[in-house]
Amino acid sequence: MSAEASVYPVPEFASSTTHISSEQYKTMYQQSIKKPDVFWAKQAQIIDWVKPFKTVKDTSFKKEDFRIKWFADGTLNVCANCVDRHLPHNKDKIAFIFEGNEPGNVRHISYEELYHHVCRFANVLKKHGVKKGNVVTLYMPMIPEAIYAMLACARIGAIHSVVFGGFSASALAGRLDDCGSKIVITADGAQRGPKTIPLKETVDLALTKTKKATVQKVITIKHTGAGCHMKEDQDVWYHEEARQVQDECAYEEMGAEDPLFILYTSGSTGTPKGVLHTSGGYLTYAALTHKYVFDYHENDIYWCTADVGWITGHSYVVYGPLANGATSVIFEGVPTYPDAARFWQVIDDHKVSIFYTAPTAIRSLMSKGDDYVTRTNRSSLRVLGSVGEPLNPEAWHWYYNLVGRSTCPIVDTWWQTETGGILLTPLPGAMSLKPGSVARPFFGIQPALLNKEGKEIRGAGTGSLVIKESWPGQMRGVYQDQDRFFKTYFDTFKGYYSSEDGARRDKEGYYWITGRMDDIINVSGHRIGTAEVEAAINNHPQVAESAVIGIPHPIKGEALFAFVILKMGADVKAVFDADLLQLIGRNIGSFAKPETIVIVPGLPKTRSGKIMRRILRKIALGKTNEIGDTSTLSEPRIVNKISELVLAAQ
Ligand code: 7RM
Repeated sequence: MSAEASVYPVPEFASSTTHISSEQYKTMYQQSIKKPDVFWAKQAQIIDWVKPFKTVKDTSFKKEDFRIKWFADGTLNVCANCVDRHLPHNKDKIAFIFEGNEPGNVRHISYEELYHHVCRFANVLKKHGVKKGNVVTLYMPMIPEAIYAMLACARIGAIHSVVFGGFSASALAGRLDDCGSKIVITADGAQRGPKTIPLKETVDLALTKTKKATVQKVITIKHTGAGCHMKEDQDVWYHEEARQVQDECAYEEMGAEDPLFILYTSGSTGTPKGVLHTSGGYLTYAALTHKYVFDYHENDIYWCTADVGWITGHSYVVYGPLANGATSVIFEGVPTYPDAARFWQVIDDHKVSIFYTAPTAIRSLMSKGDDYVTRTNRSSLRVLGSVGEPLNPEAWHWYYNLVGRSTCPIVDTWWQTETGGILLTPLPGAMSLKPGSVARPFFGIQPALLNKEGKEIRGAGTGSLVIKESWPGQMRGVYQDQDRFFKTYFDTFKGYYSSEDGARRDKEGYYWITGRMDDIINVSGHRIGTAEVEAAINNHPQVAESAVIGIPHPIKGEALFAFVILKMGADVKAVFDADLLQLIGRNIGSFAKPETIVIVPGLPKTRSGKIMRRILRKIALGKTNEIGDTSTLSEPRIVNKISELVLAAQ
């Protein structure tokens, strides 16, 4: 049976209790497309406005009159929406359950406490001269103070730029130079499983590498207790500063289109782009998607495992859940520490009902065996989510059957740093699920598939995934480079937002992400998504993970090359070639059988867990001298190991 043939209809109990039923989805979706102004004017009431907006949507993707503005004449404060407005009714409600790296290190933070922490932080920033429109860089562990700092920026109208705590000093320096940050907020160190990472030391090193020397102050949080070298006039301890200020701070009234944050993301070419998001539209979209996609209700305990260094952390750890007044778990550690049961243990400990994580984590835990899961209970779970990469059907079934005890809908959510929030996803209670598919568009999203000539494909088909009309959460620019914004996203296909992803639409209108457009491989005229082949390979019981790339082939045009990681203790001989090839033949077709399969101990991944196929392509072609900088990989040494194995296999 082909893995995608399975369909999971909406269970009876779900449709009667969720916010949105199938019928409501259809009606609301139609309205959101036909009358976007009416629809968004109403939905934007999910947040509080200081001055109500009169105009709703003012957007065009055409070069002549290119503009993206939402609710432009309205004013609000994002921090006040996430914190202050919950105080009258919910001041004692828990905003965050902090689960530290070490089991047992747990802190509960109520909305009232959050308010005072944020105000104090805002006052410290003000004391150091931070003003509306200034950029503040955060280089932080996943601790509550990271969130206080983000909200403090939003409160006083400063723009935060969070750099993931796993990035190197050079990467941090490049980002500091690009945005001209005057202030850096960091911590003495971060704890990730058995490792301690010296953040402040890395900031010190980064400051020796910056070209523009814009940074004047480094504010350091005491967290691990590691000693830090404190430079006079530059370095201050947060706890000493905090003692000198009040815990009340009025918020700035901001325009809906005032910048909220920038977040650097790598594109296919050039240096990382500072993706700019603004206030009103972004918050509306983050809050609305958080409510409907996860079917969030007041008493849920919500846990998104993302780090605040990524967009998922911004929209679905901080802004969406807080705007909705949710109680969230935030987790400092890693899924495998002290052992591979940690996620499931934390779910039991805090009675988590909504759990949102990444396929890379799911697959890695899957490879450790089922016992880690089955020794826990997980009966509090109601909705499961996935983001960041295709969730292959084998991992989907494991997540669904084992983790979710076959009772929790899985929302496989497709979106990007650029989109601000989720665009394609099932809604629990409204849509049947197809393992491997990201289902349908969220309200207001008009996806289209374009062929090579840039023409829209009707009905079932495969093509470039583009979006036809603006939505409130969309990025508003590349920081200080508006030309690059237009060129990167709106020039390839005139009049559309180009996602650079490929997708297939089946005859029921469900979307299947086939991978980045450069990951579509054409073998003898067959369009093959690397994700599809990987899904087939991963179906093998002894396979933990795989990555498939295309390399030029004299007869077929392109040929597939597969890198496969086996589960611990797997029998290499039994898995190799014949077995795997058969499986691919069965799942997709003989045309999708890779020319080469190499068993490897690991894959080159970015720190957020994305496989760097560009590097694999160079390795497969024997062009290791062209790989270039590998410092952004989580394990740079893996590149040499794989190269050796590929050479040996040829
Ligand atoms: C949220 C995030 C964006 C890229 C995107 C895709 C891939 C994300 C899915 C997915 C298949 C998914 N932002 N991607 N979600 N592919 N299924 N559900 O990850 O900017 O870091 O990455 O990630 O290729 O373009 S991101």
